Amino acid sequence: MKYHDATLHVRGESIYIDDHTLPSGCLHAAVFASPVAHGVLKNLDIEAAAHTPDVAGILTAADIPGENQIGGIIRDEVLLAEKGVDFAGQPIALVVAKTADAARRAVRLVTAEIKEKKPILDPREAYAHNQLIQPPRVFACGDVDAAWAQCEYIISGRADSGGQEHLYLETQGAIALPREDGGIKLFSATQSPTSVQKTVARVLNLPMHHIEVEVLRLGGAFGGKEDQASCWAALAALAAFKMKKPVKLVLRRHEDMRYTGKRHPYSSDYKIGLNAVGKILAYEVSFYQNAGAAADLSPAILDRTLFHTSNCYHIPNVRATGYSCRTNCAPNTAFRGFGGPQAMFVIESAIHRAAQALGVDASVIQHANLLREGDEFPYGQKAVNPHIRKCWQILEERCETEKLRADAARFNAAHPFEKKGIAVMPICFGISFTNTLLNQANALVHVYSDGSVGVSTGVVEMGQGTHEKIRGIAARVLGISVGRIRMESTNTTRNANTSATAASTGPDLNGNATRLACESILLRLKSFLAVLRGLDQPDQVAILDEQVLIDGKRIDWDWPTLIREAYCSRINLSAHAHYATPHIFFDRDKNKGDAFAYHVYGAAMVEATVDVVRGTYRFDAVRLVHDVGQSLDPLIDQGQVEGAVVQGLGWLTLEETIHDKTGRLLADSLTTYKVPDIFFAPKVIDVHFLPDSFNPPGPFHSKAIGEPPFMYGIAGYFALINAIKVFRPDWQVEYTAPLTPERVLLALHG
Ligand code: LUZ
Ligand code: MOS
Repeated sequence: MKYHDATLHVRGESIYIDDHTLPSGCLHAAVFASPVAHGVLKNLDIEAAAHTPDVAGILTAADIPGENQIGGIIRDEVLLAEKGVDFAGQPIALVVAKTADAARRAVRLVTAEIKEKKPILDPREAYAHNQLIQPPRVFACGDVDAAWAQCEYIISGRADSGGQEHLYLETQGAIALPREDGGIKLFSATQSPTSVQKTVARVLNLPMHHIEVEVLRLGGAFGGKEDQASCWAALAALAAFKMKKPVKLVLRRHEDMRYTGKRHPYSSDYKIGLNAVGKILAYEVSFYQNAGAAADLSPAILDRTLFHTSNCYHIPNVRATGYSCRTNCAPNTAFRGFGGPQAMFVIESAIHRAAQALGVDASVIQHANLLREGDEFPYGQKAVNPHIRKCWQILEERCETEKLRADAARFNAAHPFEKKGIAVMPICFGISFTNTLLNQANALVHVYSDGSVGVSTGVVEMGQGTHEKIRGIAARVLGISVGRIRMESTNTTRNANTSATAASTGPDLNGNATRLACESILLRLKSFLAVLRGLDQPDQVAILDEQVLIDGKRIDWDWPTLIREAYCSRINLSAHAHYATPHIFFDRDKNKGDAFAYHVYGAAMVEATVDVVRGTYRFDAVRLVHDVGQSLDPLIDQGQVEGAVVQGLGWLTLEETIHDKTGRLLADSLTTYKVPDIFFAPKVIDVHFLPDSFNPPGPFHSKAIGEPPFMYGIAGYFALINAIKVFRPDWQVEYTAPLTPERVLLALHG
């Protein structure tokens, strides 16, 4: 392992929010949260709690100097409840004390009188009650209504996918320090320092320059800290502002699981039409998204669902309608894939059902409909270099598909108590924030006079290795060793107006900004030497492996010499650069445009075995061919793929976010919420990167890696379904996820 933080991580030396050395007098906060999912707040009694030893104060909505509002896209989310509560776990008051234990002891003495109202937990029920976050959104192409007449097969059905707990290792948290000028400095576990800055400024009624947000690293996030870190930062900041003392607020695991939103559960209806040879002619789908009690990022997530309606297939007639439904669950939020996986689960369910009608394996229909060069997505963008057919073909060769299927059939005939299933999942994922304006980043690069380099960008390192990739980019542009480059913390005073580290765009946006900044320093260095040596062109100078070359020949200067000389000649050794993804646009009224810089493609084959007596199962192998362009760091990319595959498998199999009828989350700990562990992970995860793939928009022809491989997990679900059908061919498949062992058992014997 060469991952640069690895040594610190394994020694326990990496600093997370909870590891900071606290300034003296630092106070600790804990949240009093709503015990019920829906109700009118009649009375809040904080008296007993306020008089407990070591309690410094209790804050409610009335203490907020600015707006009691943390909604990002839509202003519909209060920081602290005022008149009513809309989900179990909604913050009502903040207790601040000398220790975290004292704060939590006092929280237990706070009482709220709440007149309970019936909660809505199901998105279809919310839709029936007209509880929509926004008007319905429709993406369409061709003429669906006219196309049905040409279809040989028309199949309709329903598909349901569940929520998913982020389970980042580091829970949500922040430390807020009052500044001498009345401002606040925050250490926050956020993917989006600028969002935290904006939200805190709004809540405290301060200009943004009074709020400084610093992020060293996160212990994971997966989307859970794109928007939802702001709440805890704002609470800590509010307390620090009011009490003029440092305040730390770090959630415990149970609290984090109950208070924060998850991946959006979706319930969807589809109708799919095919001709006699399995070409999909028409597809109509309605997505009911369980947004939870506030918008959070739900509208953006619903948009990405609509963008990925047809996965990597070319379908000439599509109508997709998305409903963002307000329920009394904690506001659901970004999670790796951002609504894309939910859409792909539905089209794959439709294809799987259609395959049964046609009497073929689903892979026949999948393959017959894969995108070709120039095919249009329903949103009007044309597929450019869609490597999906190439990935599929290489996958078939690597897997020896025929033999694999024959082996499975032989196994199934020989084993009465175990059945194997195989499924393929081709993927396509658009790279760019679907909200075009977010596709910008900036970098600040300093070359110090000893030749060492510091790089600051808006990117947040959360274990995904983006800092390592950006170091590599800076080193390649400058022609020096990676060891000279240090990635600085992410800080709003060094990089302003940044987008979240999200949408898999971290290295694309921030890496390109870093490249531009390094290029401008490099040009100054070359020009300096060109003048000094009387050369015609700065481009006669090059730096390679830390050595200075003129016209391709080494001179007796190395990098430190060059920098020392340049500094002595008063050359500017720092640069700031801004990068905005070129050529992208999207018309949000027509829902048409070239929304993405490019797409990532790949295909996976999963082999699973079901124990038909117990309903338990294992994943024997996941083999995949994935398009990363020219990888910036194959080790990091392989790690991202492996983690994504296991996380994707977990989403559709083990992980179940269960609420009781009153809307309380029952699966609120690691004893009741099961995540994949190393024993559950497939015995074989064979990752093969597509060779000879080039990608001009990515730094050094790389492609984004974070989210796309998550969708390979969908093949695991269908491999299990296929295995169950071997045992019970007459089973009427219900496309409901997660397919827990309990559901498998019912499918086998119910
Ligand atoms: N976040 C966001 C995302 O704000 N917009 C997006 O399009 C997106 N896509 C994936 C993950 N996070
Ligand atoms: Mo995200 S789902 O924060 O890229």
